[in-house]
Amino acid sequence: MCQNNSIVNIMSEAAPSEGKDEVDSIHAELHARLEELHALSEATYEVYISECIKFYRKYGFVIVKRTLPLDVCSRVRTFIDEGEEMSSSIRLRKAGKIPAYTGKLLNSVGEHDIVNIVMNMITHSIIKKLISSEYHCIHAIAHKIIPGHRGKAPFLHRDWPSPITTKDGSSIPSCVHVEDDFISCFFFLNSVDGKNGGMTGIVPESHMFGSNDSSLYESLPLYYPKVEEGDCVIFSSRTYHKGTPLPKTAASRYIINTAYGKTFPHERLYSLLDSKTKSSLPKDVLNMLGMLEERGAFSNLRSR
Ligand SMILES: O=C(O)CCC(=O)C(=O)O
Repeated sequence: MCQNNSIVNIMSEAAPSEGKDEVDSIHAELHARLEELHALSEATYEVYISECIKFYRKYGFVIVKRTLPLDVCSRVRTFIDEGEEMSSSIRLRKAGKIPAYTGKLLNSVGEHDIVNIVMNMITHSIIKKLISSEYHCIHAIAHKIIPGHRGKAPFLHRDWPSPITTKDGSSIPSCVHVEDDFISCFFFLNSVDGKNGGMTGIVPESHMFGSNDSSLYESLPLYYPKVEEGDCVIFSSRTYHKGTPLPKTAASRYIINTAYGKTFPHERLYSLLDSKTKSSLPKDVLNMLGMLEERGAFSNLRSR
């Protein structure tokens, strides 16, 4: 039978104070579910992966433990500190403005680390089950937020609208399968202590929310999980989330954000890598980066 009892419906039906208690308990349950899930990472790999997928389908995101080795995290942090800035950051600096975050191209991360990130074994075990056909990496950027900065995208948003909506914005029943346009990965390159550490705020179950108008959901509380160096948050392009300003007392926050989709007409790593790096990459990686064959109706588009 079709059920439709998500957090957004509970919030709209309850009085404000009751609603808050409900939400607190849903977040507490979510935290407990994540702890149970992560305990499984010590057990059989297949079991862990399939539980991660179930978690993602229910909540619209999942935190996957230890996807990147610590030495990769450390090298990529150094690369972010030293690497070539994105033109948008340079433009803002030239205009006398401080960029909200510093974006870095993956140009000089190095072949070994690019493979580890873009075709990460653990995240792909999950993504290939969620996107059933062939897909490629449509977006990859490294970024750093420094203490006192407002952070990237500090407003509630979906990365891409849901193709299915409901008349009143209530949740799409869970029996309806809505396909993800793309799936994003945030690889955390240092540990982040929830909201105080500048963690992204996530609205659980919001991938099934029935409206693409974020103002309907602004009063819903955000979930700010703690993550450890090397963990990855995988989330749907329909999941509502929000960047968090970094308190002055926090450490800088470093992430690599990749996204995977089928034929999405958007960024490719094509121009983000120099020809030397490209020529050194194995064929399956070039294929994943959309560099071997032209795919999809918009494959002639290149963003940069
Ligand atoms: O950096 C973050 O925590 C959030 C970034 C974000 O929401 C985005 O890039 O869409």
